[in-house]
Amino acid sequence: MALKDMIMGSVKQENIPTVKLAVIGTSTTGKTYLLNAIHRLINGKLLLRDGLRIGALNAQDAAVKIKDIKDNILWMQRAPLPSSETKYNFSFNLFKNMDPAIHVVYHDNVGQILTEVNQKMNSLRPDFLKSISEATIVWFLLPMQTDKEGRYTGVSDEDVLIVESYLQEALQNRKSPLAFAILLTKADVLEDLEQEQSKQELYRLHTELKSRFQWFLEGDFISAAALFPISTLGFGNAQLVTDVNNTEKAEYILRSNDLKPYNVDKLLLWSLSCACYQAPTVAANSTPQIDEAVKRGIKNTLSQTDGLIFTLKDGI
Ligand SMILES: Nc1nc2c(ncn2[C@@H]2O[C@H](COP(=O)(O)OP(=O)(O)O)[C@@H](O)[C@H]2O)c(=O)[nH]1
Ligand SMILES: [Mg+2]
Repeated sequence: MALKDMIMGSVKQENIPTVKLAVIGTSTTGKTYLLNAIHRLINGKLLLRDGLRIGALNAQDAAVKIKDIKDNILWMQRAPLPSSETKYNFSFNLFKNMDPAIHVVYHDNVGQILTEVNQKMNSLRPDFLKSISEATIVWFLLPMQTDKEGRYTGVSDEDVLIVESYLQEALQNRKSPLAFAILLTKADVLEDLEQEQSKQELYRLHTELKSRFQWFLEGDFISAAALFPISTLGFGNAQLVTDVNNTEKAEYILRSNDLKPYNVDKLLLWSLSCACYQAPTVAANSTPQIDEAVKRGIKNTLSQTDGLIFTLKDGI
């Protein structure tokens, strides 16, 4: 690509292979915290190999994302983030040397859409279902819950039930391949993933969710699926706050002055790696193929990144 074109800003995003990443999760599952961790990765914290770089679309976009993280970190140190009725979509690029190689569009969801029936949520629902039905990758956020003393209590059956029904509806006529990840968010509440008890619990959840989602995973349109324990705040970096807004609920704030995300880099690389094999079939017919060297670079980086992946369906 000519340098002139880049300077003039004439490189249109639609001329780059596009990956659509959609999240699905009820309220307080960790969506907003997670997108802050992703902003951080986009802004220099994720180092890739083979001339690849993940970054904001341009300098102005980078400045906006940096400001957002700063504001949110200040907030997270004081109190849990308020839940929002506005979804926060954003994009970033994967560059190979000077050229954008993959354009990633992140589709947020408003948690209340999944659980509340009122005029506002009903009006937002079609757009949400569309984002899931057109996605290249879907992330289902399932939090590791705690009681008000901070003791781990398991995951929510209701959340699984609700999300199953949305997937069923959104993906009914799906033909093209889709990658699917279940994110066990707030995994830091287990304190230490190396402990025998934590390992047993993760294996148990893996087995249970694999059989629970069997109907879905066996569909030809699911190209690859995996389960990721993740944490946005990071291990030892979450402080319990009880009786939030005079409720019985406990929530977590940030203990230090920065997020220490666990496994979010691995999740993102795995997702990009899956997308490499399916983006052209999902996007418009004119979408160019992803370069072989880019695919190799992502795979190389993924294989050298620490973190836990539990396979639900073999794909890449
Ligand atoms: N321990 C822990 N708590 C988290 C983490 N991420 C989010 N939380 C807690 O979950 C609450 C909801 O997270 P948020 O991202 O606002 O959820 P959203 O409603 O899905 O956007 C936060 O206020 C925190 O208390 C995490 O990585 N670890
Ligand atoms: Mg939120």
